[in-house]
Amino acid sequence: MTIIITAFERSPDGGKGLARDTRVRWALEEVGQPYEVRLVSFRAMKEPAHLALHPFGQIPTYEEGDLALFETGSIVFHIAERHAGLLPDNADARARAITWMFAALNTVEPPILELATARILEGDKPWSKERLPLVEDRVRHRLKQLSARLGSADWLDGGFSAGDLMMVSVLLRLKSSGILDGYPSLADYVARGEARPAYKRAFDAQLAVNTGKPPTG
Ligand code: GTB
Repeated sequence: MTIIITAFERSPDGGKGLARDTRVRWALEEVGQPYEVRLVSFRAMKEPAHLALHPFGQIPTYEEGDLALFETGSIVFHIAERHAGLLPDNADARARAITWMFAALNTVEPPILELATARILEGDKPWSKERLPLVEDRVRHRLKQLSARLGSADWLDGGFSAGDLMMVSVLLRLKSSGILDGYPSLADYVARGEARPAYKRAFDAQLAVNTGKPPTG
């Protein structure tokens, strides 16, 4: 059955891989599933045809036959459940990998998104200068905890899993801020994720959409 995902017709980041279709593409590349992409404009996202797939009018979505999913956590989990390569076979290790997926989305991503909001959408507010350091501190606090847990390991719990895919995807949003530089083991962790051939294919594919140049790999 053909898998179809949606992505921005033009991503606001110009193709730096920060829009969330990248993590879905990455998961599909890791498990070797081909997929098609339907590009949607900001206007089309709010129209009934797309709202039937995504109640909040966002990308990405995932269609496979009669199944339609939204939310990257659910989509990546679905891909990892259905195909080998992203979740360990051992039941306990599998549960821990899933836990890291939730940790990435529920515990690490919120302060990172708050920082993006504070910088991009609230940067011109009179209170922004006072608030920004507080938001940055909350991000640093999480990074310190995550870094302590990762230690000198390559991945969060044994081999690479959907938990790492999600955590690296979430941390990538910080790359341009310089904050990750204060946590060298996390910067290396993110670099390990980016070095995976599946990530590179996903990144190149979304970049090609945004630059009009075909992927090189
Ligand atoms: N919780 C949902 C999920 O994980 O799937 C969130 C989905 C989401 O935020 N989608 C965004 C969207 O459709 C695109 S990815 N926004 C349009 C809208 O809400 O109208 C978020 C995103 C967008 C742009 C950048 N960027 O340019 O750097 C980074 C991340």
